[in-house]
Amino acid sequence: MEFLLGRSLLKNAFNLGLAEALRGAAEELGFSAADLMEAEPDAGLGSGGLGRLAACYLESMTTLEIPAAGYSICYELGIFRQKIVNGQQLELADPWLEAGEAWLVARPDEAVQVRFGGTVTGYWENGRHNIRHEGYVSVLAVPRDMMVAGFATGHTNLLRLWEARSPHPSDLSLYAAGQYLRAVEHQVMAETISKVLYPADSHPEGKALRLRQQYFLVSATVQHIVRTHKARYGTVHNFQEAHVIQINDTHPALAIPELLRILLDEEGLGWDEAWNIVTHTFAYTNHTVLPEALECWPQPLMERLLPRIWQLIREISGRYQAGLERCFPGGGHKVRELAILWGGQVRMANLCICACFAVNGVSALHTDILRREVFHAAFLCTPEKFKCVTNGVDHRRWLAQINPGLDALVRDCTGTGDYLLRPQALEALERYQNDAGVLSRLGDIKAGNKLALRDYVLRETGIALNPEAVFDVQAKRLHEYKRQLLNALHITWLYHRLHDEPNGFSVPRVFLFAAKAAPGYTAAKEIIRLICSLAAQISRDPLCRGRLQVVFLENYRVSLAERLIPAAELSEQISTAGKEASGTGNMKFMMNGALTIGTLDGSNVELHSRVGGENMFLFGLHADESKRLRQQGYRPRDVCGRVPGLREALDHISSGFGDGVRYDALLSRLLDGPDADEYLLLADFDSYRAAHARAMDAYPDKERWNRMALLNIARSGVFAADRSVREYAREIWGVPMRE
Ligand code: 26V
Repeated sequence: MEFLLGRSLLKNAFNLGLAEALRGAAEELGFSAADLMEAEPDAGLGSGGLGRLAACYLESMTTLEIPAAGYSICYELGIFRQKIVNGQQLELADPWLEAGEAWLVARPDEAVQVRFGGTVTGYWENGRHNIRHEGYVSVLAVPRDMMVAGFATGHTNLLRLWEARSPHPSDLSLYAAGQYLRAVEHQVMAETISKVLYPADSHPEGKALRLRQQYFLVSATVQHIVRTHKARYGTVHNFQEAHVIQINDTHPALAIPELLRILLDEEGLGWDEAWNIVTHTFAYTNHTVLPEALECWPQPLMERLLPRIWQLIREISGRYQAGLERCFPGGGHKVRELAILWGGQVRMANLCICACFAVNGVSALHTDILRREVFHAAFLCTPEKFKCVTNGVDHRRWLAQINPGLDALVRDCTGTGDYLLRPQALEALERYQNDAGVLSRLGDIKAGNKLALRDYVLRETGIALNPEAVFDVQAKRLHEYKRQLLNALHITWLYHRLHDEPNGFSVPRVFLFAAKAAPGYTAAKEIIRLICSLAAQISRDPLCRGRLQVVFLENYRVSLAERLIPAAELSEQISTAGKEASGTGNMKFMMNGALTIGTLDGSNVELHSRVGGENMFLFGLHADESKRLRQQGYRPRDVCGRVPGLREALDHISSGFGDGVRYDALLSRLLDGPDADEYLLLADFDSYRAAHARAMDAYPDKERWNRMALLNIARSGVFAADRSVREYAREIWGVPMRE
């Protein structure tokens, strides 16, 4: 459902080996190349890490010459544009297509029809069971294709974005009055489907429009894949030998019953053969363990909107149930846990587990939690299905493109640009860990990137960042489990300390935040407001000048990440252990020489095992400790009494920051009720503070700091998307690739 592409101009030029030529040509024509690139809008067709990962993988699959295609919706409006007004988030529409459609080629000749609603009846004819679907509403899915260029290869892949249209847009005037209005209604309904990306990244809302979007995407896609397959092979009997459909979280899970529907109703296969094809075609990647993010759809909605799909899900569910009872004789609760239909809901993750030949987590810890907890019963039944593919990022974009200074250093140290196709070649940098010249050059590159960010922020906001300070960055979706509030609480404590002993503040610090909150997520929006209030109070306080600065940068998006990450020195990866499936920002910061301050969560665990405790600032409870603490009855108020300075910082937050806005509600979430401090901010506060103190002790020794940065870069190759995609290709897809 999402591909968070960002900009394509430099990406394409870079991959085609034309970046320098493009720059030269622009300048020759009297344009600044930088302005030219800045004119391109981000394609924000995703809400966060899940969508960005899909974009990185598509690039990598193309570079590795894997024949693949991405499918999504051509949302007219991407993820909302965030404006901060009086410290509060406002959401504005993002009509990215106005300029973004330059990359798209419409293919009306490949349009397909998708059917919604109506009634379904079965009947027998010539000894065959047939389906009659009547009274449905058709929506036309029109492809708008984007070519994807790989790096240093002639291979290209396609990203196909489906646009929804009414099948009869032009002859409205021909309708009689009653039909005229119905026809217009229908047209509006059809075109609404591809109007806007849902901006949440947890809490599915169970809205009919979202279900329409999901079915629209998968029906158009599966019809198209089957059609091209038949054109090529003349049969569907070998379908599963030619295709794997990798579903990105459960959002496209309806592709499972949709393929089954096509094979049964349109191709006339029997159940056993159709089911065999389906169960050898699909693989499922899970991206979250938050229970509230596991998708469920109300059965009546499914039945009304997708009557045939509903019948098939019921049939799948019944047969699965029978199989489970054989697997767990008398094992009532396990069978219940795995049921596809339960409590009036369709549980999409269970549908995926039942029908997919592979289920994977996105980091080692996450996969472990899937096996042991979230999908434990399924793991007992079919352990061989469960795989781990740790996420990775497109290092060509996230290192070479956005950090040309560092790219040049890597080339000089490793002798070639080999690392672009063999990310493990970054390891050769380790040889320079005691080379004072290389270390100081690395420091200069970072200093230059900080100045570039300073210029940008000054231009955009009028705020002058102190380039002498450590740049400490937390940039990611706003969610309580990601604990931006822990960061703000610590800054509040620092602010108090600064007042207590102004001369005890040896290293000046700039804290940068960037984050969008889901429009309906009240607590997340409150946290943004709090950070903005805190930033304003600190900027008014003369004592803080040159010592402490906090800035909230509005409208976090791919192109802003591309400016922030090369300038960061500390990367905040501070989620409650056990909650972040992987995280991919951590990898991007590491590749650009930022040191991580983080918990043992998601892929931080693997990051830590690569760089060691001496090259990052680890803190906090481990996943199992967090779980145990909650089970034993966690009492955040007790922590307050124990940890010096914490109570004052909390009080300051509740009474606000001199602009008259109080944050009692946020404080109450930390202290009151049975779910007080669900994400264990207070439990981890002291350890977080200590990790910051260690970081600040390390910072003044430039050579040591740069060595740590160098080792982080050198060991980041494993977090390249190429490594992840090779694992998918070998372990799941069984497809050959470029060596
Ligand atoms: C859920 C929903 C539900 C409501 C409608 C819109 C929507 C959009 C996305 C999601 C998915 C949430 C899951 C997610 O984004 N997971 C993130 O995936 C990253 C890539 O694997 C991973 O690095 C992050 O840790 C994980 O939070």
